[in-house]
Amino acid sequence: MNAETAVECAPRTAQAYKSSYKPIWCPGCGDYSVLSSITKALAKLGPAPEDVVVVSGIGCSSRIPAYTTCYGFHGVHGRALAAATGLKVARPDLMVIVAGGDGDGYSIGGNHFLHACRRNVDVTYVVMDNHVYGMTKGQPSPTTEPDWDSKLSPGGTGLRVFHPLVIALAAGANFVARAFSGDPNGTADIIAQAIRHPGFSFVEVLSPCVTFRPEQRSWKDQVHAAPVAPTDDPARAARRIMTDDGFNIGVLFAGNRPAYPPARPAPTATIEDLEAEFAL
Ligand SMILES: Cc1ncc(C[n+]2csc(CCOP(=O)(O)OP(=O)(O)O)c2C)c(N)n1
Ligand code: SF4
Repeated sequence: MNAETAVECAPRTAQAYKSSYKPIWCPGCGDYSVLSSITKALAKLGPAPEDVVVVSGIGCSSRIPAYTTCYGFHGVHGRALAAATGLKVARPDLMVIVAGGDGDGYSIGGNHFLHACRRNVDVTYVVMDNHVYGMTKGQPSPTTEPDWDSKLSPGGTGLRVFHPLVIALAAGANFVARAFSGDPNGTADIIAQAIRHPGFSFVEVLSPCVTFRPEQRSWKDQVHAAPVAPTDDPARAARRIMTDDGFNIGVLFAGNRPAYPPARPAPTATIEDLEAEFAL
């Protein structure tokens, strides 16, 4: 959240940010916990729900806006970051959170991901990564392991995985973290830090799809806290992330790039000055 984010903050409970709509995710889906973490993170920060906008694309994970009491924009597949970036530039007073999946964000939305990192507008992007397209019944996504054998990818795709955290660093994201849906309090804490950090903050949440990737239930035994404190050096963070096991949880990079757009002095010209300039 940068200095321009003038939202009025007051103590509120996580419940204040939960809408009355009941999520329709499969029982056991990691996204339930991520929703809870987002509302807990908001409760830590305390903005009025009407000062927060949750923007998404399409996918199971992209249903999140409807389950909050904040303003929401459930857009088209892969285009959430474009809408969110424009919104934040036009309304810097609002807190803007983007939520979606690995298919939405890294495949069809991959181009927007790169440029959102590069532009460094002050929004927080939460990706629920389950290494699969859940909503469309289990096609491989950019983060699917090359040897994942399924009816839709017999023998595996054989394709190298997309490495979202390193790509975010290379493209200029100002905050990069990895979280796990099975730890909702830890994830809430990371999301709150991401929202507070100025510029584009990227939180990759490992969130199992228990229906199409039931083996991801074992992630709870694989995750572990990152052994080192976050760095502000993107090259060092990238090196660490390239060589970790993919289950390192925590804030991995917190940078110092100024958010876009830079603060500008208030215009001094009056309406009369402008009229005089354009008089025919
Ligand atoms: C332009 C367009 N192409 C394809 C689709 C079909 N589609 C809907 S959701 C989805 C993938 C969602 O996967 P992901 O973002 O990983 O979310 P998940 O459902 O796993 O949470 C696709 C391909 C669409 N809705 N619009
Ligand atoms: S299909 Fe997968 S991602 Fe979608 S709701 Fe079910 S468990 Fe969650």
